[in-house]
Amino acid sequence: MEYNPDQVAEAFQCAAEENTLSPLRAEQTVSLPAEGDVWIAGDLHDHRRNFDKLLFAADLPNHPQRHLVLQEIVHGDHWDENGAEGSWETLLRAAELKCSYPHQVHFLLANHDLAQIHGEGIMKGGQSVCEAFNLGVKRDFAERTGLIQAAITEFLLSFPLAVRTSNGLFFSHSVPSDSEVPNYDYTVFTRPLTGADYKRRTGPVYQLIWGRRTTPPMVDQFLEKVGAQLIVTGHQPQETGFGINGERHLIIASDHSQGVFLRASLTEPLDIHVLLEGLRKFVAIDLPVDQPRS
Ligand SMILES: [Mn+2]
Repeated sequence: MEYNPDQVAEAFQCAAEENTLSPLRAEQTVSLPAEGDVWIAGDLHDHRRNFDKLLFAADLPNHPQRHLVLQEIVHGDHWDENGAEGSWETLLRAAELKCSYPHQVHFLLANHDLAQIHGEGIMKGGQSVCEAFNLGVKRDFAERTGLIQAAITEFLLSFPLAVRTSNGLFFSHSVPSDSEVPNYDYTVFTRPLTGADYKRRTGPVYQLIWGRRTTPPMVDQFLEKVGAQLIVTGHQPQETGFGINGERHLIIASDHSQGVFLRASLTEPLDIHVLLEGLRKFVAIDLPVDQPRS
């Protein structure tokens, strides 16, 4: 498929602007209205088939009160023989989706996004996925690479840190690790960010999206501080598609065929058991035969 570089850059810029100027957004947090429902996917990592299934099942045009939350779209398995990786294409589809349904589509900043913004190494099989991503953009845009790279960076930087609901849900890519929770800078969700916020290890953005294996008592503490009942994250791989970490933390993954997404009401009272009933496996969704396959 041939892409027009100006149109591609424009889609990323449009989506970045919609992210930044959304009336649902205040600083780094998007607050969803108390009507309809929300569907959230875990890490997607360019799983194109799951992305197709999610969009097909969510049917946004016919459900104007449905919100869709996406995270960690980049860095997947579409590598060519020269070590170029093609996830910019799925990122573009997500940006176009935001431009088409600005009120319904939302993103969460993830650690792979931040690594790509900073151009620093996450390694996979001895190769830097960020460099491979850049090679993919270079392969497909040649002398217009600079334009596209700048637009992609602007788009990734426009992602909020959290999405929350009035019935007590809090979505973020991960949770700060145990040792970071007690002194965590919770103002990060409600103020403009500076370079220090993104800093490796010490920055609250970095701590939020790189945190792992947080124990249930520390998740409780985090939730008390942000004033939410339940948290749903991605980030930690889940072989069966999901895992529960105590009574208030659900972890989901959407980057393999056993992966899941979550559907939750924006109006009903929720607990972890209600959330579990809203999980749906991608394998359970059949695309119609005329649906384009990726
Ligand atoms: Mn992650």
